[in-house]
Amino acid sequence: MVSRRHFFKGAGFAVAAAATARAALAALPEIVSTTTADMHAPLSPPNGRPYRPVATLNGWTLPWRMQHGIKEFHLVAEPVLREIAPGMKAHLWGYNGQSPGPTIEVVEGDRVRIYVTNRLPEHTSIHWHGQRLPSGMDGVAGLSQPAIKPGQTYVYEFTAARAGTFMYHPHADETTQMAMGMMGFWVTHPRDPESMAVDRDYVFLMNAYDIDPGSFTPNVSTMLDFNLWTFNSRAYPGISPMVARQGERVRIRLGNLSMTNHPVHLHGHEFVVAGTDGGWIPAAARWPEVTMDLGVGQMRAIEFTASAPGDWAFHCHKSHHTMNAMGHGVPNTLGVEQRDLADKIAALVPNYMPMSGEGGAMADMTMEMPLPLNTLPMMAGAGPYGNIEMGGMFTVMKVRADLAPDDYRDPGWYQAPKGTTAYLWEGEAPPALKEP
Ligand SMILES: [Cu+2]
Repeated sequence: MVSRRHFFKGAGFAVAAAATARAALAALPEIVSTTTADMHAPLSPPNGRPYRPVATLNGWTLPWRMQHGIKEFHLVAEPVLREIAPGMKAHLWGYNGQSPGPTIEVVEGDRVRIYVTNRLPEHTSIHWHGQRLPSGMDGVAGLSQPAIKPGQTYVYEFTAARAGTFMYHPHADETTQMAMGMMGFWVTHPRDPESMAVDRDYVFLMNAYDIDPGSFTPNVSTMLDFNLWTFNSRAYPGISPMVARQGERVRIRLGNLSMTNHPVHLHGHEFVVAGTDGGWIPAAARWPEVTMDLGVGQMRAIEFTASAPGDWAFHCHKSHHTMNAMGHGVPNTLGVEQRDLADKIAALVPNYMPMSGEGGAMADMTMEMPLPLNTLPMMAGAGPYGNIEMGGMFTVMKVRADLAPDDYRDPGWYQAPKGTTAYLWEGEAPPALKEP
């Protein structure tokens, strides 16, 4: 029997305990998370000093709270479900509901406090790649701090001393945790919002996964032989287009947290390499490129004026990085008439599809043939003139004359003016001449 007096005493204790728990919880910023792989509109700063926000490709920026002049963020390391592209989902590890984690945007000179809660089944840490900070805040487990055990929350605090572009990732069981998708982008904006201002500022990470067709979880012991090459954990045709109004100045900041380099190529425009992880390059020292090789663990900011309207490919130039779920234990059948052979093999192997020979026919057929559960066709993407035959690290830079400054929606396919597209020659072929 619980007496009335004891009941009140007990209830009073419970109320006091609940109040203490609430106060403890209130000390942590609330956890904001998302489940979608869609690109969010840039987040205009609701408080603090002004800046021009970035647009995270297939991602978002983490909201913060101001606490006595300090910008407080709450990152939660946790298992997430990421759609790599329509038709394929992956069980990854990330932050606040998605992989990569949200972009963190602050202003040069901001005091920043980041609470990191570990909801993974193993320990972790976060390294703030490229930042000037006290060595004890650098996030290397064992070297600068104890690892964050499952269930624990650690607090990082430093001043964002240098304007520029940074990344964050674990520095604990790193091979596993990065193979599982744990990484994020960080932008420290300059004090003067007009310093190095551009009209559109896209950011994303280049990463890679090894997920066997029919499975959902990456192989974490893979060192180099990845089969899904992604921008922000999305593979084409799942990657958002980047859009710009004709004449706008566009910046693309790319970080490479995969295990190989990526020569990134933009069609129809020259760009300049304007910044690295180490800072902004003085105007006179910027150099022009149409392909820029991005090494492992590096970031580059490229800039160009979107002068030419159209749909312009933007992709890694390693052609197997623009394919999905590609294996390579395949004999070279180029030039071999495979029709009879294919029929015979198909009797033994259901849905057998010959490679090459028919010049890209595989891509069209792959679109129609049944795929194993949870994988993507190697070359996909239905374009206005047929199959685009791309996957992986590929997207489209869409430049249009009639686009509102804050409009990031896909404007659809480019309507090329009459007489400006390649056309079919229907005359007679000339006789083949031998060199004298
Ligand atoms: Cu590549």
